[in-house]
Amino acid sequence: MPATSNVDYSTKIPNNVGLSDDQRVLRALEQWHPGYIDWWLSRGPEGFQTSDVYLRTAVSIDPKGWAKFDYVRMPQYRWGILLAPAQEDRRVNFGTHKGEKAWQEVPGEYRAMLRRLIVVQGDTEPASVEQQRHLGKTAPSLYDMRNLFQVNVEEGRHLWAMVYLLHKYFGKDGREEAEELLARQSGNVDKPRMLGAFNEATPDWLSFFMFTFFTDRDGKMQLESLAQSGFDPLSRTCRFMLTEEAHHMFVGETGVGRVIERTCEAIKQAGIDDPTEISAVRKLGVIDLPTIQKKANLHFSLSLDLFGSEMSTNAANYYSSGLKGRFQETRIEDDHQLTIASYPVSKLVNGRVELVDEPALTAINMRLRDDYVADCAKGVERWNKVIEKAGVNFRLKLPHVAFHRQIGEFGNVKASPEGEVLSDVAWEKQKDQWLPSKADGDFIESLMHPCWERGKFASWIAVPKVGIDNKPGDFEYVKINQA
Ligand code: BYC
Repeated sequence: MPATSNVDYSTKIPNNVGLSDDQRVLRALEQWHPGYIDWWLSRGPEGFQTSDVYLRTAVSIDPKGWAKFDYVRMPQYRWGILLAPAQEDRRVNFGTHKGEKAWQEVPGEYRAMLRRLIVVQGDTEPASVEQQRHLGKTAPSLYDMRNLFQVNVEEGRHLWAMVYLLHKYFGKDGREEAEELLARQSGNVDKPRMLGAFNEATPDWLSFFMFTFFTDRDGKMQLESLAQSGFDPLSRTCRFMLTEEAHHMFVGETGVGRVIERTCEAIKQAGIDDPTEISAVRKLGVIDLPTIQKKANLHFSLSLDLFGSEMSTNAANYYSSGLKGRFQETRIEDDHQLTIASYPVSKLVNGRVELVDEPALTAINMRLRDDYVADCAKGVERWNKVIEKAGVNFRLKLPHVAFHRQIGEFGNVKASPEGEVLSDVAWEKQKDQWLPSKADGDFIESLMHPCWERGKFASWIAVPKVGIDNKPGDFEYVKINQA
């Protein structure tokens, strides 16, 4: 069915994929719907399900006016299936099929690989909602609470996006996979989510902001790569998801930025010269910069693991088959087949980290990770500008890629944030300087009191520069009804 730019609201599931003419898929999705709502109510945001939240809902795929803002009760959010416009005569842009017409149906020989990619992507979406479910209760403002719920409903929509592909293109096993996406649970010992970072706790709001900065940014990179796919429905789905993803990273970047801004302001007001005087800074009711650095170290390293191994035959096969490309594939100037190219890969050589040339095809994950690191580094520099502007003498930095890793080349070694390989004893002795300790967590938790008065913000976070949808500072983003 051709996707139109207007969304059909006449079916239970809003869509621009012609669902009303596709009874088989419509019925399958309608059958999946009650399980999804059960999941949302039992594992989505805790409380607030009867509150009116000022949310944006996608109503079109026109880049100029795709969303509308209004008060919505979350369980009534219209989770829809939206594909970006079809590009005329789109081709497979890389791999052995380069130049062939893009596929509108699943190529039989790649069915298993494609299903796996869609399932992994789909699994992350509900996982993040589960990880963040308790945060509403300690929201530092109505503005932040609304942003949390916006991120949550859109991750829910991204789950719908993947479930649509499973139902539409993968028959019975697609339906089974869609059920499993609701059965696995973040952090569950018996049925965990598929990727490591999605089983970690998001204990406080600083973690939430770090997660949306670092882990949603992995989401952006992975979606960008899948948007290159020769399987056109996947490409178009991911292109539209990226429109929403931008706001999630905004929430992360400005969230951490506002925490930093407030800390620096308090340090200056109190006349503290040394920002590493942690106990003096904490007495001001703000989060000290060294602890912010530790949180960044943690979330960056967990997110690096989401890129898989540096050298991966899976990734090479995805690429050669035309299923998953590189970041901005079509803008890269090379043969897009990588038959002879090489790529420098960070490796452990005699106990030291060195760059070693490896075949570019098997180094696809490494390349994407490098693009990700560069993107993160720019964001960290924007945070440093906030510190600099306040006149505080401190700089945040990304740790080395070997630091605190579970997956790939550095999964079995201990390394410092500078990339120096350490003995287990040396690691144990120093790790609390680099990663949030129990005491750091307790301190942050002690600040996590709800602040739900209109226009008010918790002591540890600055007021945002502008409101959502240009609303004034005292706008009631969430009309709380705890009934
Ligand atoms: N945890 O060849 P390798 C997002 C497994 S985030 C556990 O190195 P590959 C979002 C791997 O499955 C983006 N297991 O890896 C953000 C493989 O197992 P099998 C999500 C891991 O396959 C915030 C074995 O290790 N999207 O959207 O090249 C909020 C060898 O792996 C991990 C995607 O990830 C891990 N971290 O690459 C909400 C895109 N890493 O096959 C949402 C789809 C690897 O031997 N996924 N393994 O049993 C992919 O492209 C790839 O599957 C991966 C892994 C990049 C994840």
